[in-house]
Amino acid sequence: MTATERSLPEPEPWLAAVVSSVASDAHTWNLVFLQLLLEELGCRVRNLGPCVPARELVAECHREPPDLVVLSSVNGHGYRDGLAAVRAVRSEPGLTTVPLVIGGKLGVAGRVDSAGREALIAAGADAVFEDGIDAITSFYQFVRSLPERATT
Ligand code: B12
Repeated sequence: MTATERSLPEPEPWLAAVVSSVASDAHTWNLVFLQLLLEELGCRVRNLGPCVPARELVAECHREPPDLVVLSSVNGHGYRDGLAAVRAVRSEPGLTTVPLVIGGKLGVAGRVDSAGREALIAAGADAVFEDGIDAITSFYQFVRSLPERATT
């Protein structure tokens, strides 16, 4: 073993993540950003792209069950569409416990109010990461806290 090999950090946890927009949202660079961030953390990412209807998100989660679902929206309608997406995922047998988060600019004025965030959590989101000074750090810590997948 060389000195370089000895100094390498421990491998990051390996998770299968789905990154998805919501039904109305056409923005894409937010999704690319999240994909790159998750890949840097050692995740394998399926990026479903923009304008994903809730039923399509559910179908993709059944097709290849993920360890983490990351919803992103920035067009201002993410709260409404996100709520529908979270409810659709959580109403599916087999998807009731998969870690699921949502973030971005979820309201028409950027952020939603606390009632909106609470509604997303009540619908089954594990966390809401709206734009702010610590959103990315908090998201990073959330992902790092997830257990490594049992099988590849
Ligand atoms: C480019 C752009 C477009 C392009 C998108 C092209 C494309 N292929 O993506 C086009 C022209 C299509 C577009 C359309 C619209 N847009 Co636009 N757009 C932008 C713009 C200028 C840049 C977005 C971008 O690419 N940013 C780069 C990425 C990397 O960053 P980001 O999107 O900000 O995402 C960051 C965070 O939000 C966060 N994040 C996002 N999701 C998540 C999820 C999690 C879990 C976490 C942790 C973090 C996170 O991480 C990212 C990196 O920090 C922004 C304004 C701006 N300067 O940001 C407006 C903006 C997003 N658009 C806006 C609006 C209103 C629209 C339209 C409704 C306009 C209209 N009337 O038609 C439409 C909506 C179309 C639709 N159906 O969705 C508003 C949204 C307002 C709000 N939410 O408060 C913005 C903010 C402009 C503004 N200031 O008003 N847009």
